[in-house]
This record gives sequence, structure tokens and C-alpha cells, in this order.
Amino acid sequence: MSTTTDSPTGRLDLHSTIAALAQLNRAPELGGITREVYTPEYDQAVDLTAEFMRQCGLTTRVDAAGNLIGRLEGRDPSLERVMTGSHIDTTLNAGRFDGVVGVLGGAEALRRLREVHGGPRRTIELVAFAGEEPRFGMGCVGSQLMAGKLGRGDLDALIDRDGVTAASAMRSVGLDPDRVGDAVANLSDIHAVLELHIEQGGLLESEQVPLGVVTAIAAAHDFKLTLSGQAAHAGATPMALRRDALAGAAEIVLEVERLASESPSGRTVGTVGTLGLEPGATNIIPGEVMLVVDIRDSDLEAREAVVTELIARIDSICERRSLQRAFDVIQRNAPCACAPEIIAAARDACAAIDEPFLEMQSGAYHDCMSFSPEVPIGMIFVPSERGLSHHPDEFTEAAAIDIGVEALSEALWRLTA
Ligand code: HGY
Ligand code: MN
Ligand code: MN
Repeated sequence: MSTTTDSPTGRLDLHSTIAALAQLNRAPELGGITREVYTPEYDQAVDLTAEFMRQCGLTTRVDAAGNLIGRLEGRDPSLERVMTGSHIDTTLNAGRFDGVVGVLGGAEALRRLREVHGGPRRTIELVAFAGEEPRFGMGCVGSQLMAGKLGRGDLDALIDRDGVTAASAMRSVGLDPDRVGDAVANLSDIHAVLELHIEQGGLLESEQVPLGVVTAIAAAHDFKLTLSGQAAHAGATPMALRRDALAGAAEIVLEVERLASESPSGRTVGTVGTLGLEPGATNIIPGEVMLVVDIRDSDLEAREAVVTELIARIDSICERRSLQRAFDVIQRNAPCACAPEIIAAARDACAAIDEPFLEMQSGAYHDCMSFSPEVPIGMIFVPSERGLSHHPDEFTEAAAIDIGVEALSEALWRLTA
């Protein structure tokens, strides 16, 4: 299947559209892509993606949460529909494939499904979910709104690094947060959710296998920690009298790394990705530090054991250093097991296109999780070169994406049969 040649009809093709989407970027000077949800550049990406969806034979609409929905009508409208999709928003200074492969590749997979098999029995919806990346601290906002896991009240409490709430960001691009209830789907009308995504890790590449069939998806427990010590003169304050909030934060950051690394599950990961301090002058001892801890595992018990131990360590570090601390939970989602029937459809699809696959876990979280456990979910991965993602050098070969598109197409065909 060729999706890399320019068709004589001038139709947008998959890989040139991936490249065109990468141009819709707030900060190209940084080298990567920054296209956060509910921004002008995101809206342009929605328009381009909708155009590509329509050229792949889908009808399109945007729901009240800003989710872009492409639809391929099934022969039997009485049957529950199948859903696929991912996201086209990015985190900061990131890559061009994260999420995009599942949306544009999903549209190409539906075009191929009709070409190879004809119209599906069940309706298939392809969704570019709004706000998968955590601009507002929490990820998967659009898919959680669609799944009824988030509602209007949450949108005032979701606040980005500039103090902008999700509700006001929605208004800034012409959405009405008071109408997000209209975006809620009836989960009993959804037969299955299958998401195509780049692996964002290095297993497939190191094993030289083109496809991953995901069996479980890790979830994050994220909390904001505010440490308050005493801002004071960096020169005149004796070391024994200091309450240096950043020195305390430094100990805590290393505890995150140590506890995650020593977790009995062997899969727990942890990092501190954002950190701010006040007042921020070279000659003032940091009086206040705000950081966000991100701890993940596909094993909920192991993850929560690490978080509990970490909080105990934070308490003792703060006691010893006479620091005040405040905790605010940002997200604490449940890891997901992928449904056996979806794993089977993905495995059969790989066999049908005669491509080897690995059964594996996802360390990243994804939109399909928002529909679990009510709806059976699953994922197909394509390799990430050097296991790199959330980075300008994120890369997946066009041919590797094409294999993922074929596998998704065949798996969706089986799920709609
Ligand atoms: O952070 C994540 O796992 C996802 O890539 N947003
Ligand atoms: Mn991501
Ligand atoms: Mn993603």
C-alpha cells in the first residue's frame, strides 16, 4: 500500500499531511513542535486534519469539547460503533508523530479498509481528541469529557502554567465550556476503542519488530508539591540558619528517582518535569519551590506504594529542614488492561499482513484509557527511533507508519465484522 506518493488527483497524502501538520507550531525556533490544545495553531491543525479525514471518505464534525470526529457509516446503523483515534495536540517542544500517527494514520487506515474490504458493518468513528497532552496539568481532557469522566466544573480547576483555565482557553477559540455536556458519549453505544500510536520507547526498535500489540497501559499519579522555607540574604545568612526550599526540593527529586528505580514491580517510573522557585535572584536563598511529581506504573499497587513512601520521605525531609509543604493532586488515573478480544483482533491483523509483532506494555498514557473499563480498549504501536519522544528528534519511518496503518485497518475491519 503506498501512501507516500503524491496522487495525480492532488489529494493530500498521509506523509505530506504529517509534514504539513508539523508546520503548525507556536515555537519553531526551539527546534521542536509546540501546538497546545485550544490555541490558534491547534485550530489550524484541526482544520487540516478534518480536510484529510474528508479526503479519506469520512464526514467530520467538532464536538462541544473540541474533539474532531470523523465518521464512516456502517452498513448496520443499529450496531454499536467502533472508535479509533488519538490526538494532534503536542506537549512542549515535542515531535511530529506523537498522537498524529493515530489520527492521520487512522484516517488512512479507514480509506484503506473501504478500498480493500468495502464498507464496514459497524460505524467507525475516528477522533482527534482535544487536550491529550497536559497543558492544564491533567492529560486526556477531551477524551475524558467525551467519556463523561470530566465535566464542566473541572474546567475551571484545570489551570495552565500561565494561570489560564481550560474553560477560558476553550472560550478563546470559540468553544462554550458550558456546553461540554453535549460532548458526552453513551459508552454503551461503543463496541471497542483501538488506538494506533508511536511506542515512545525503544523496545520495538531494539528487537527489530515493526509492530507492538499493547496488553496493558501505565497510568500516572501526578501531584504538585509546594515547599516553603525562608527567602534570605545569600551572603549574610549562616548555613545553619537557612531554610533553603530548593535544597529540600533537590533531595526530594533524587528520592523520586530512587524510589521509582527500587520499586518491586520493576516498571515504576518517576520524574519531576516542572519546577519553579521564588524569588529567583542569584543573591537570595530560594524561599519557595513548586514542583510536580509524575509517578507511573501499569501496576496500581506498586505505583501507590512508591507514592506513599515518597510522601513519607518528603515529610521527613521537610521536618529536618523546617520547610512547610502543601500537596495538590493533579491526576491519579487507573492503569488499564487491554481487552483480550482487541488484543486478538490486533494479533490477527498483524498475521493478516504478515508482519511480526511484540506483545508489550505502554509506559505512556493514552486517550483510549478514558473509555476503560466500560468499553474494551486496545492499542497498536509502531517503533520510535532511538526510543525518543516528547523531543524534536522524535522519528518513525514512513514505511513503519504504513505498516501500522495496515495493521490498524485490518484490526478495525475485524472489530466491525
Ligand atoms: O505523558 C504521556 O504519557 C502522554 O504522552 N501525554
Ligand atoms: Mn505525548
Ligand atoms: Mn500521545
